[in-house]
Amino acid sequence: MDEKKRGRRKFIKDSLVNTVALAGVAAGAVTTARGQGQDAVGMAPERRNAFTGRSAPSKFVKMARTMPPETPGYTPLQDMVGVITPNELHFMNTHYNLPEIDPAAHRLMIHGLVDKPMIWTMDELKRLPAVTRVHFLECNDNSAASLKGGKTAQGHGRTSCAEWTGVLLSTLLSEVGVQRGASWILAEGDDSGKHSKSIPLEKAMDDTIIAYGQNGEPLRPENGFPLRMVIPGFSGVHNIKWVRRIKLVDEPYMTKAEVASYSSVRPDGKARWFMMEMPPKSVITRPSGGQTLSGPGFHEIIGLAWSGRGAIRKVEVSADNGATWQPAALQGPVQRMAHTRFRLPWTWDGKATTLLSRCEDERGQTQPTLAELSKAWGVPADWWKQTRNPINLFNAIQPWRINADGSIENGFAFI
Ligand SMILES: Nc1nc2c(c(=O)[nH]1)N[C@H]1C(S)=C(S)[C@@H](COP(=O)(O)O)O[C@H]1N2
Ligand SMILES: [Mo]
Repeated sequence: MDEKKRGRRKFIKDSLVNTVALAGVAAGAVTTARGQGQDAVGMAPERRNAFTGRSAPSKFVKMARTMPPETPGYTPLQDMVGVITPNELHFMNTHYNLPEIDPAAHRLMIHGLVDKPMIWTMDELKRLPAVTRVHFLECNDNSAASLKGGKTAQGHGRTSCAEWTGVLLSTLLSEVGVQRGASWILAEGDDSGKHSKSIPLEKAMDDTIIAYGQNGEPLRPENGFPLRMVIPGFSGVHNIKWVRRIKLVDEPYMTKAEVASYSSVRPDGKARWFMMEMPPKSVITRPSGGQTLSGPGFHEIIGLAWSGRGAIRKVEVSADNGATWQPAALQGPVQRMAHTRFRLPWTWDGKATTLLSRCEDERGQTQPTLAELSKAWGVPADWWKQTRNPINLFNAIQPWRINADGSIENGFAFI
Protein backbone atom coordinates (compact mmCIF):
# COMPACT_ATOMS: atom_id res chain seq x y z
CA MET A 1 0.00 0.00 0.00
CA ASP A 2 1.51 3.38 -0.91
CA GLU A 3 1.59 6.34 1.44
CA LYS A 4 -1.30 8.09 -0.31
CA LYS A 5 -3.62 5.11 0.07
CA ARG A 6 -2.58 4.52 3.67
CA GLY A 7 -3.29 8.19 4.41
CA ARG A 8 -6.73 7.89 2.92
CA ARG A 9 -7.50 4.72 4.91
CA LYS A 10 -6.48 6.43 8.12
CA PHE A 11 -8.71 9.36 7.26
CA ILE A 12 -11.72 7.07 6.73
CA LYS A 13 -10.95 5.22 9.96
CA ASP A 14 -10.65 8.49 11.89
CA SER A 15 -13.87 9.79 10.43
CA LEU A 16 -15.65 6.61 11.51
CA VAL A 17 -14.28 6.93 15.02
CA ASN A 18 -15.37 10.56 15.03
CA THR A 19 -18.86 9.65 13.85
CA VAL A 20 -19.21 7.11 16.63
CA ALA A 21 -17.89 9.63 19.14
CA LEU A 22 -20.32 12.24 17.86
CA ALA A 23 -23.18 9.75 18.13
CA GLY A 24 -22.19 9.25 21.74
CA VAL A 25 -22.31 12.97 22.35
CA ALA A 26 -25.68 13.20 20.63
CA ALA A 27 -27.08 10.35 22.76
CA GLY A 28 -25.84 12.12 25.85
CA ALA A 29 -27.52 15.30 24.72
CA VAL A 30 -30.79 13.46 24.25
CA THR A 31 -30.53 11.96 27.72
CA THR A 32 -30.13 15.45 29.09
CA ALA A 33 -32.92 16.73 26.91
CA ARG A 34 -35.28 13.94 27.99
CA GLY A 35 -35.84 15.67 31.27
CA GLN A 36 -36.93 18.66 29.22
CA GLY A 37 -39.68 16.82 27.38
CA GLN A 38 -38.06 14.58 24.75
CA ASP A 39 -37.57 10.84 24.47
CA ALA A 40 -34.61 8.93 23.03
CA VAL A 41 -35.66 9.64 19.43
CA GLY A 42 -36.26 13.29 20.13
CA MET A 43 -40.06 13.09 20.08
CA ALA A 44 -42.17 15.07 22.50
CA PRO A 45 -44.28 12.69 24.71
CA GLU A 46 -47.59 14.17 23.62
CA ARG A 47 -46.68 13.34 19.99
CA ARG A 48 -45.28 9.94 20.90
CA ASN A 49 -48.52 9.03 22.65
CA ALA A 50 -50.55 9.89 19.55
CA PHE A 51 -48.30 7.78 17.33
CA THR A 52 -49.60 4.23 17.07
CA GLY A 53 -47.04 2.97 14.55
CA ARG A 54 -49.63 3.04 11.77
CA SER A 55 -51.07 6.32 10.58
CA ALA A 56 -54.68 7.16 9.79
CA PRO A 57 -56.15 10.22 8.04
CA SER A 58 -56.48 13.42 10.08
CA LYS A 59 -59.77 13.61 11.96
CA PHE A 60 -60.53 16.67 9.85
CA VAL A 61 -60.44 14.64 6.63
CA LYS A 62 -63.80 13.02 5.95
CA MET A 63 -63.09 10.89 2.88
CA ALA A 64 -64.77 7.50 2.93
CA ARG A 65 -65.70 4.82 0.43
CA THR A 66 -69.30 4.73 1.58
CA MET A 67 -71.99 6.32 -0.48
CA PRO A 68 -75.33 5.92 1.27
CA PRO A 69 -77.95 5.04 0.29
CA GLU A 70 -76.15 3.05 -2.42
CA THR A 71 -73.93 0.07 -1.63
CA PRO A 72 -70.87 1.07 0.33
CA GLY A 73 -67.60 0.66 -1.47
CA TYR A 74 -67.30 3.62 -3.83
CA THR A 75 -64.11 5.69 -4.10
CA PRO A 76 -64.78 9.40 -3.33
CA LEU A 77 -63.38 10.68 -6.65
CA GLN A 78 -64.61 14.21 -5.93
CA ASP A 79 -62.23 14.63 -2.97
CA MET A 80 -59.14 13.14 -4.55
CA VAL A 81 -56.05 14.67 -6.11
CA GLY A 82 -53.57 13.06 -8.53
CA VAL A 83 -54.34 9.65 -9.99
CA ILE A 84 -53.42 7.11 -7.30
CA THR A 85 -56.20 5.83 -5.03
CA PRO A 86 -54.96 5.29 -1.47
CA ASN A 87 -55.55 1.66 -0.50
CA GLU A 88 -57.95 2.68 2.23
CA LEU A 89 -60.19 4.26 -0.42
CA HIS A 90 -59.87 1.67 -3.18
CA PHE A 91 -63.43 0.74 -4.18
CA MET A 92 -64.60 -2.67 -3.12
CA ASN A 93 -67.07 -5.06 -4.74
CA THR A 94 -67.43 -8.65 -3.71
CA HIS A 95 -70.11 -11.24 -4.41
CA TYR A 96 -69.40 -13.69 -1.62
CA ASN A 97 -67.57 -13.58 1.71
CA LEU A 98 -64.40 -11.72 2.59
CA PRO A 99 -61.94 -14.58 3.14
CA GLU A 100 -59.21 -14.22 5.72
CA ILE A 101 -56.23 -15.93 4.13
CA ASP A 102 -52.94 -16.76 5.83
CA PRO A 103 -50.35 -16.09 3.10
CA ALA A 104 -48.19 -18.93 4.43
CA ALA A 105 -50.99 -21.36 3.60
CA HIS A 106 -51.95 -19.83 0.25
CA ARG A 107 -51.13 -21.64 -3.01
CA LEU A 108 -51.55 -20.84 -6.70
CA MET A 109 -52.02 -23.79 -9.05
CA ILE A 110 -51.79 -23.70 -12.84
CA HIS A 111 -53.01 -26.80 -14.65
CA GLY A 112 -55.12 -28.00 -17.61
CA LEU A 113 -53.63 -27.86 -21.11
CA VAL A 114 -50.04 -27.48 -19.90
CA ASP A 115 -46.91 -29.63 -20.12
CA LYS A 116 -46.15 -29.46 -16.39
CA PRO A 117 -48.85 -28.43 -13.87
CA MET A 118 -47.34 -26.42 -11.03
CA ILE A 119 -48.20 -25.10 -7.56
CA TRP A 120 -46.51 -22.01 -6.09
CA THR A 121 -46.33 -20.71 -2.52
CA MET A 122 -46.31 -16.96 -1.94
CA ASP A 123 -42.58 -17.08 -1.18
CA GLU A 124 -41.89 -18.88 -4.44
CA LEU A 125 -43.91 -16.30 -6.38
CA LYS A 126 -42.01 -13.45 -4.74
CA ARG A 127 -38.68 -14.94 -5.87
CA LEU A 128 -39.68 -14.51 -9.52
CA PRO A 129 -38.99 -11.38 -11.61
CA ALA A 130 -41.75 -8.85 -10.85
CA VAL A 131 -43.25 -5.79 -12.51
CA THR A 132 -44.77 -2.64 -10.98
CA ARG A 133 -47.40 -0.88 -13.08
CA VAL A 134 -50.14 1.71 -12.61
CA HIS A 135 -53.59 0.56 -13.76
CA PHE A 136 -57.18 1.43 -13.03
CA LEU A 137 -59.73 -1.17 -12.02
CA GLU A 138 -63.39 -0.46 -12.83
CA CYS A 139 -66.51 -2.46 -12.12
CA ASN A 140 -68.69 -3.24 -15.14
CA ASP A 141 -71.64 -1.34 -13.65
CA ASN A 142 -69.67 1.77 -12.70
CA SER A 143 -71.53 5.06 -13.28
CA ALA A 144 -74.97 3.41 -13.14
CA ALA A 145 -75.19 4.95 -9.64
CA SER A 146 -74.74 8.42 -11.14
CA LEU A 147 -77.54 7.78 -13.62
CA LYS A 148 -79.82 6.48 -10.91
CA GLY A 149 -79.64 9.42 -8.53
CA GLY A 150 -76.06 9.71 -7.19
CA LYS A 151 -75.54 13.35 -6.26
CA THR A 152 -71.73 13.47 -6.40
CA ALA A 153 -68.85 12.19 -8.55
CA GLN A 154 -68.71 9.26 -6.12
CA GLY A 155 -71.47 7.84 -8.36
CA HIS A 156 -68.52 7.03 -10.67
CA GLY A 157 -66.44 5.70 -7.80
CA ARG A 158 -66.54 2.06 -8.74
CA THR A 159 -63.18 2.75 -10.29
CA SER A 160 -59.83 3.18 -8.55
CA CYS A 161 -56.25 3.37 -9.75
CA ALA A 162 -53.25 1.79 -8.04
CA GLU A 163 -49.62 0.91 -8.55
CA TRP A 164 -49.69 -2.90 -8.68
CA THR A 165 -46.68 -5.16 -8.11
CA GLY A 166 -46.52 -8.83 -9.00
CA VAL A 167 -45.42 -11.46 -11.49
CA LEU A 168 -46.60 -11.33 -15.08
CA LEU A 169 -48.86 -14.31 -15.75
CA SER A 170 -46.83 -14.90 -18.94
CA THR A 171 -43.81 -15.67 -16.70
CA LEU A 172 -45.77 -18.42 -14.90
CA LEU A 173 -47.24 -19.72 -18.16
CA SER A 174 -43.76 -20.10 -19.64
CA GLU A 175 -42.83 -22.24 -16.61
CA VAL A 176 -45.76 -24.64 -17.06
CA GLY A 177 -45.56 -24.74 -20.87
CA VAL A 178 -48.85 -23.93 -22.60
CA GLN A 179 -50.01 -26.71 -24.90
CA ARG A 180 -51.24 -26.30 -28.45
CA GLY A 181 -55.02 -26.04 -28.41
CA ALA A 182 -55.26 -23.90 -25.28
CA SER A 183 -57.06 -20.66 -26.11
CA TRP A 184 -58.64 -19.48 -22.82
CA ILE A 185 -57.83 -19.57 -19.14
CA LEU A 186 -60.33 -20.20 -16.37
CA ALA A 187 -59.32 -18.38 -13.18
CA GLU A 188 -60.77 -19.05 -9.74
CA GLY A 189 -60.72 -17.21 -6.41
CA ASP A 190 -60.62 -18.61 -2.90
CA ASP A 191 -63.87 -17.08 -1.64
CA SER A 192 -66.92 -19.10 -0.61
CA GLY A 193 -68.53 -18.87 -4.08
CA LYS A 194 -65.26 -19.63 -5.90
CA HIS A 195 -65.71 -16.62 -8.17
CA SER A 196 -64.48 -17.68 -11.63
CA LYS A 197 -64.02 -16.08 -15.02
CA SER A 198 -62.86 -17.10 -18.49
CA ILE A 199 -60.14 -14.89 -19.96
CA PRO A 200 -58.70 -15.14 -23.50
CA LEU A 201 -55.21 -16.67 -23.49
CA GLU A 202 -53.96 -13.75 -25.59
CA LYS A 203 -54.67 -11.33 -22.72
CA ALA A 204 -53.22 -13.75 -20.14
CA MET A 205 -49.98 -13.85 -22.17
CA ASP A 206 -49.91 -10.11 -22.75
CA ASP A 207 -50.06 -7.89 -19.64
CA THR A 208 -52.00 -9.79 -16.94
CA ILE A 209 -50.36 -9.44 -13.52
CA ILE A 210 -50.59 -11.91 -10.63
CA ALA A 211 -50.30 -9.15 -8.04
CA TYR A 212 -49.35 -9.18 -4.37
CA GLY A 213 -48.48 -5.48 -3.96
CA GLN A 214 -50.77 -2.46 -4.03
CA ASN A 215 -49.30 1.04 -3.70
CA GLY A 216 -46.15 -0.11 -1.95
CA GLU A 217 -47.71 -2.52 0.55
CA PRO A 218 -49.36 -5.94 0.45
CA LEU A 219 -52.87 -6.00 -1.06
CA ARG A 220 -55.65 -5.14 1.36
CA PRO A 221 -57.88 -8.12 2.34
CA GLU A 222 -60.87 -6.45 0.63
CA ASN A 223 -58.89 -6.22 -2.61
CA GLY A 224 -57.64 -9.81 -2.69
CA PHE A 225 -54.88 -10.37 -0.11
CA PRO A 226 -52.58 -12.17 -0.57
CA LEU A 227 -52.90 -12.57 -4.37
CA ARG A 228 -55.13 -11.21 -7.13
CA MET A 229 -55.25 -10.90 -10.88
CA VAL A 230 -54.89 -7.47 -12.44
CA ILE A 231 -56.03 -7.60 -16.05
CA PRO A 232 -55.34 -4.10 -17.36
CA GLY A 233 -58.39 -2.48 -18.94
CA PHE A 234 -60.64 -5.53 -18.53
CA SER A 235 -63.81 -4.91 -16.51
CA GLY A 236 -63.60 -5.45 -12.74
CA VAL A 237 -65.26 -8.86 -12.67
CA HIS A 238 -62.34 -10.45 -14.56
CA ASN A 239 -59.79 -9.36 -11.93
CA ILE A 240 -60.05 -12.43 -9.70
CA LYS A 241 -59.25 -11.72 -6.05
CA TRP A 242 -57.68 -14.32 -3.74
CA VAL A 243 -56.69 -16.16 -6.95
CA ARG A 244 -55.81 -19.79 -6.28
CA ARG A 245 -56.26 -21.68 -9.53
CA ILE A 246 -55.81 -21.07 -13.24
CA LYS A 247 -56.79 -23.76 -15.72
CA LEU A 248 -55.70 -23.66 -19.36
CA VAL A 249 -58.73 -24.58 -21.48
CA ASP A 250 -59.91 -24.54 -25.09
CA GLU A 251 -63.14 -22.52 -24.76
CA PRO A 252 -64.85 -20.03 -22.43
CA TYR A 253 -66.52 -21.87 -19.55
CA MET A 254 -69.82 -19.95 -19.24
CA THR A 255 -69.38 -19.35 -15.51
CA LYS A 256 -72.11 -17.71 -13.47
CA ALA A 257 -70.30 -14.35 -13.56
CA GLU A 258 -70.17 -14.32 -17.36
CA VAL A 259 -73.61 -15.54 -18.37
CA ALA A 260 -75.99 -14.81 -15.51
CA SER A 261 -75.07 -11.45 -14.06
CA TYR A 262 -72.64 -9.73 -16.40
CA SER A 263 -74.51 -9.65 -19.66
CA SER A 264 -76.41 -6.51 -20.70
CA VAL A 265 -79.94 -7.24 -21.83
CA ARG A 266 -81.34 -4.81 -24.37
CA PRO A 267 -85.03 -3.96 -24.61
CA ASP A 268 -85.31 -6.12 -27.76
CA GLY A 269 -84.36 -9.14 -25.67
CA LYS A 270 -80.89 -9.51 -27.16
CA ALA A 271 -77.95 -9.38 -24.81
CA ARG A 272 -74.38 -8.22 -25.07
CA TRP A 273 -72.07 -10.58 -23.22
CA PHE A 274 -68.36 -11.37 -22.92
CA MET A 275 -67.67 -7.65 -22.94
CA MET A 276 -64.18 -7.26 -21.62
CA GLU A 277 -62.53 -3.92 -22.19
CA MET A 278 -63.91 -0.89 -20.37
CA PRO A 279 -64.76 1.92 -22.82
CA PRO A 280 -63.25 5.44 -22.62
CA LYS A 281 -64.70 7.60 -19.86
CA SER A 282 -64.06 10.95 -18.21
CA VAL A 283 -65.59 12.69 -15.21
CA ILE A 284 -65.06 16.23 -13.96
CA THR A 285 -64.35 15.83 -10.26
CA ARG A 286 -64.10 19.52 -9.36
CA PRO A 287 -66.37 21.39 -9.62
CA SER A 288 -68.83 18.50 -9.42
CA GLY A 289 -72.18 17.53 -7.88
CA GLY A 290 -72.63 18.32 -4.21
CA GLN A 291 -69.84 20.94 -4.20
CA THR A 292 -70.44 24.70 -4.20
CA LEU A 293 -68.58 27.35 -6.18
CA SER A 294 -67.59 30.03 -3.70
CA GLY A 295 -68.20 32.80 -6.21
CA PRO A 296 -67.64 34.03 -9.77
CA GLY A 297 -64.05 34.29 -10.98
CA PHE A 298 -61.21 31.85 -11.48
CA HIS A 299 -61.71 28.13 -10.84
CA GLU A 300 -59.62 25.32 -12.19
CA ILE A 301 -61.68 22.48 -13.67
CA ILE A 302 -60.10 19.10 -12.90
CA GLY A 303 -61.15 15.54 -13.57
CA LEU A 304 -60.15 11.99 -14.41
CA ALA A 305 -60.17 10.17 -17.74
CA TRP A 306 -59.35 6.53 -18.51
CA SER A 307 -59.91 3.80 -21.09
CA GLY A 308 -59.63 0.03 -20.99
CA ARG A 309 -58.33 0.20 -24.54
CA GLY A 310 -55.08 2.08 -23.97
CA ALA A 311 -53.86 5.56 -23.15
CA ILE A 312 -55.99 8.69 -23.05
CA ARG A 313 -55.04 10.96 -25.97
CA LYS A 314 -57.40 13.90 -25.54
CA VAL A 315 -59.91 15.36 -23.09
CA GLU A 316 -62.18 18.26 -24.02
CA VAL A 317 -64.28 20.30 -21.62
CA SER A 318 -67.37 22.37 -22.33
CA ALA A 319 -68.43 25.07 -19.89
CA ASP A 320 -71.53 25.97 -21.91
CA ASN A 321 -73.45 22.68 -22.13
CA GLY A 322 -71.77 21.52 -25.32
CA ALA A 323 -71.93 24.70 -27.44
CA THR A 324 -68.12 25.03 -27.43
CA TRP A 325 -65.33 22.68 -26.35
CA GLN A 326 -61.78 23.38 -25.20
CA PRO A 327 -58.87 20.95 -24.93
CA ALA A 328 -57.85 20.26 -21.32
CA ALA A 329 -54.21 19.70 -20.33
CA LEU A 330 -53.33 16.07 -19.55
CA GLN A 331 -51.15 15.74 -16.48
CA GLY A 332 -48.28 13.32 -17.16
CA PRO A 333 -47.15 10.67 -17.07
CA VAL A 334 -50.11 9.51 -19.17
CA GLN A 335 -50.13 5.75 -18.63
CA ARG A 336 -52.01 3.05 -20.53
CA MET A 337 -55.15 1.70 -18.82
CA ALA A 338 -54.64 4.14 -15.97
CA HIS A 339 -56.50 7.13 -14.58
CA THR A 340 -55.27 10.33 -16.19
CA ARG A 341 -55.75 13.70 -14.52
CA PHE A 342 -56.92 16.59 -16.73
CA ARG A 343 -57.03 20.31 -15.93
CA LEU A 344 -58.47 23.43 -17.53
CA PRO A 345 -58.41 27.03 -16.25
CA TRP A 346 -61.92 28.52 -16.17
CA THR A 347 -63.44 31.83 -15.21
CA TRP A 348 -67.03 31.52 -14.02
CA ASP A 349 -69.23 34.51 -14.93
CA GLY A 350 -71.69 33.68 -12.16
CA LYS A 351 -74.46 32.49 -14.51
CA ALA A 352 -76.13 29.08 -14.49
CA THR A 353 -74.48 26.65 -16.93
CA THR A 354 -73.59 22.99 -17.43
CA LEU A 355 -70.08 21.51 -17.41
CA LEU A 356 -69.26 18.50 -19.62
CA SER A 357 -66.12 16.50 -20.41
CA ARG A 358 -65.40 13.99 -23.16
CA CYS A 359 -62.29 11.96 -23.86
CA GLU A 360 -60.63 10.06 -26.67
CA ASP A 361 -58.28 7.10 -26.29
CA GLU A 362 -55.33 5.89 -28.38
CA ARG A 363 -57.66 3.88 -30.62
CA GLY A 364 -59.59 7.03 -31.44
CA GLN A 365 -62.65 5.88 -29.52
CA THR A 366 -64.70 8.61 -27.83
CA GLN A 367 -67.40 9.05 -25.22
CA PRO A 368 -71.00 9.34 -26.45
CA THR A 369 -73.62 11.71 -25.09
CA LEU A 370 -76.53 10.01 -23.33
CA ALA A 371 -78.65 10.84 -26.41
CA GLU A 372 -76.14 9.14 -28.74
CA LEU A 373 -75.83 6.10 -26.50
CA SER A 374 -79.62 5.82 -26.24
CA LYS A 375 -79.97 6.02 -30.02
CA ALA A 376 -77.42 3.24 -30.46
CA TRP A 377 -79.44 1.08 -28.05
CA GLY A 378 -82.79 2.07 -29.55
CA VAL A 379 -84.14 3.33 -26.22
CA PRO A 380 -85.46 6.68 -24.95
CA ALA A 381 -82.94 8.61 -22.80
CA ASP A 382 -84.88 7.97 -19.59
CA TRP A 383 -84.84 4.19 -20.17
CA TRP A 384 -81.49 4.00 -18.35
CA LYS A 385 -83.06 5.40 -15.21
CA GLN A 386 -86.13 3.17 -15.24
CA THR A 387 -84.68 -0.16 -16.34
CA ARG A 388 -84.06 -2.98 -13.91
CA ASN A 389 -81.65 -4.56 -16.39
CA PRO A 390 -78.02 -4.35 -15.33
CA ILE A 391 -76.28 -1.36 -16.88
CA ASN A 392 -72.79 -2.38 -17.89
CA LEU A 393 -69.96 -0.46 -19.53
CA PHE A 394 -71.95 2.78 -19.35
CA ASN A 395 -69.77 5.70 -20.47
CA ALA A 396 -72.08 8.56 -21.47
CA ILE A 397 -70.86 12.12 -20.88
CA GLN A 398 -71.57 13.27 -17.30
CA PRO A 399 -73.29 16.69 -17.09
CA TRP A 400 -72.80 18.83 -13.96
CA ARG A 401 -75.34 21.63 -13.64
CA ILE A 402 -74.00 24.83 -12.06
CA ASN A 403 -76.73 26.99 -10.53
CA ALA A 404 -76.40 30.77 -10.20
CA ASP A 405 -75.95 30.42 -6.42
CA GLY A 406 -72.89 28.22 -7.04
CA SER A 407 -74.54 24.96 -6.02
CA ILE A 408 -73.91 22.00 -8.36
CA GLU A 409 -76.30 19.20 -9.31
CA ASN A 410 -76.06 15.97 -11.28
CA GLY A 411 -77.35 16.75 -14.77
CA PHE A 412 -78.66 13.18 -15.14
CA ALA A 413 -81.34 14.11 -12.59
CA PHE A 414 -82.99 16.34 -15.18
CA ILE A 415 -83.50 13.75 -17.92
N1 LIG B 1 -62.71 -13.83 -5.87
C1 LIG B 1 -63.42 -12.79 -6.29
N2 LIG B 1 -62.87 -11.90 -7.13
C2 LIG B 1 -63.56 -10.84 -7.56
C3 LIG B 1 -64.91 -10.64 -7.17
C4 LIG B 1 -65.49 -11.58 -6.26
O1 LIG B 1 -66.64 -11.47 -5.85
N3 LIG B 1 -64.71 -12.63 -5.85
N4 LIG B 1 -65.61 -9.54 -7.65
C5 LIG B 1 -65.13 -9.00 -8.92
C6 LIG B 1 -65.75 -7.73 -9.25
S1 LIG B 1 -67.32 -7.79 -9.85
C7 LIG B 1 -65.06 -6.54 -9.20
S2 LIG B 1 -65.75 -5.11 -9.74
C8 LIG B 1 -63.68 -6.48 -8.67
C9 LIG B 1 -63.59 -5.44 -7.59
O2 LIG B 1 -62.29 -5.39 -7.08
P1 LIG B 1 -62.01 -4.61 -5.73
O3 LIG B 1 -63.03 -5.03 -4.72
O4 LIG B 1 -60.62 -4.93 -5.35
O5 LIG B 1 -62.17 -3.15 -6.06
O6 LIG B 1 -63.25 -7.72 -8.15
C10 LIG B 1 -63.62 -8.84 -8.94
N5 LIG B 1 -62.97 -9.99 -8.42
MO1 LIG C 1 -67.87 -5.71 -10.76
